[in-house]
Amino acid sequence: MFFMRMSLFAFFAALVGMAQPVVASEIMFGPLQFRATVGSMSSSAAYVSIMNHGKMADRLLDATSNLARKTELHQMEMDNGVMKMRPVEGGIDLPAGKTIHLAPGGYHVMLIGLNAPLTADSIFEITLVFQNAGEKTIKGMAMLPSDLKVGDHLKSHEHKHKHKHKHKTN
Ligand SMILES: [Cu+2]
Repeated sequence: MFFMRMSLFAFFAALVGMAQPVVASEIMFGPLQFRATVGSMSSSAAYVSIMNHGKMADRLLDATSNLARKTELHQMEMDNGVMKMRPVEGGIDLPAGKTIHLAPGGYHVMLIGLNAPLTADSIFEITLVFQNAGEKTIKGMAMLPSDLKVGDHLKSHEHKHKHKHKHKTN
């Protein structure tokens, strides 16, 4: 009887133990980067790449932080030849196996009304809210605009894809 109970307990413990890491690893993040503030800038932005390694589609619904009066998901868009940004409505699709990039010139986490400057080389955190994965709090460094690496990363990505296509054509 004692052994039965032990093995049942072990069985459920194993189930819980197995289920937890799978859920936790479905969403993965590239390096989080904040645009460091210069002078008396009152707003800034944060950038990160988000990978969905799960088998289920997810959706980035919202972003929160205690860094600013308002934290919003924003997107940049061309509107009659003028670059404009506006809050994302309904979240950002994150299909299974896909990566979305929050990067300069596109989606970003907007920090409006900063409580304190985002000094370069300092670490700050934000929380991203996903439909299925729930809330994920991530940390990252504030970097001067010239040091932000997201754009470079994207460029090298594009280059890789072009390269692959070249080899496939025959
Ligand atoms: Cu914005």
